Amino acid sequence: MNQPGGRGRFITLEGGEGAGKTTSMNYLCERLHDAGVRVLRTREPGGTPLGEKMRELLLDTQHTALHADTELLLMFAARAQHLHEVILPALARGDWVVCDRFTDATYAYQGGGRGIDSGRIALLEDWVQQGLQPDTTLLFDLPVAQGLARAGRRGELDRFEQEQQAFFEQVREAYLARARQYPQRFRIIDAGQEMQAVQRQLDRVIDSWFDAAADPVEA
Ligand code: Z5A
Repeated sequence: MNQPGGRGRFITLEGGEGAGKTTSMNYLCERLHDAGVRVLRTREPGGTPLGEKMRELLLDTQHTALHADTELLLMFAARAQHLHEVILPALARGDWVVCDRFTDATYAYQGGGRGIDSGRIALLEDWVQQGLQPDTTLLFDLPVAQGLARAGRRGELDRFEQEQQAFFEQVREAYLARARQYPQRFRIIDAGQEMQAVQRQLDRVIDSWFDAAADPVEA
């Protein structure tokens, strides 16, 4: 499935609290692996030793005074390192990259949640990504209350998880606005359904990638 000399496929997973991204990522990567795809699995913020340190800073509940601009810049600092050290080399090798969150999360959390103007986020996006965009973004969407109930079962909360429901409603609305803006790239997964039903939705998306690869004219 991976093509020497061809760029790999870049897939991102997005969604609010308790959306089930991690659970679905396991399923997605397993299916791709079984089909013979070389998959690189990674996450943001993080994905590199330096990025993981920035992640710790960002999620640490002690940093109550972290300014929204600092938060935004740290997200893009970690992303720049991640792109140069991990994502771009993998795509250049022809590997598929499956990334748990990417820049749509910045538009949703720092834009929708914190209220930072999307024009400022776009400036950083252009600078850091130089035009690179995911080929497909899977948006795991579910009502905020349902997601919070799931996430609440996990115990200790990080700096983002401690936010109130209104913050997560803004995050959800910003994600859905991104999906409306980029309908070719986004696939909305109804994450409120039970696990098997979510996997059936994923199967349809995965099958569409394989069909496109089998018939490059259609791709
Ligand atoms: N962030 C940001 O602000 N700006 C950015 O640019 C980026 C990130 C890149 C860390 O992300 C934080 O960084 C994140 C946004 C911010 N903060 N928040 N919130 P993260 O992705 O690492 O953190 P997370 O959203 O909390 O993800 P998670 O902990 O990995 O949750 P999840 O992957 O969406 O869910 P899960 O762990 O797969 O499932 C949650 C529970 O629900 C678990 O018990 C499952 O068994 C259960 N579950 C899952 N699916 C189902 C179904 N279908 N039915 C029933 N139960 C289910």
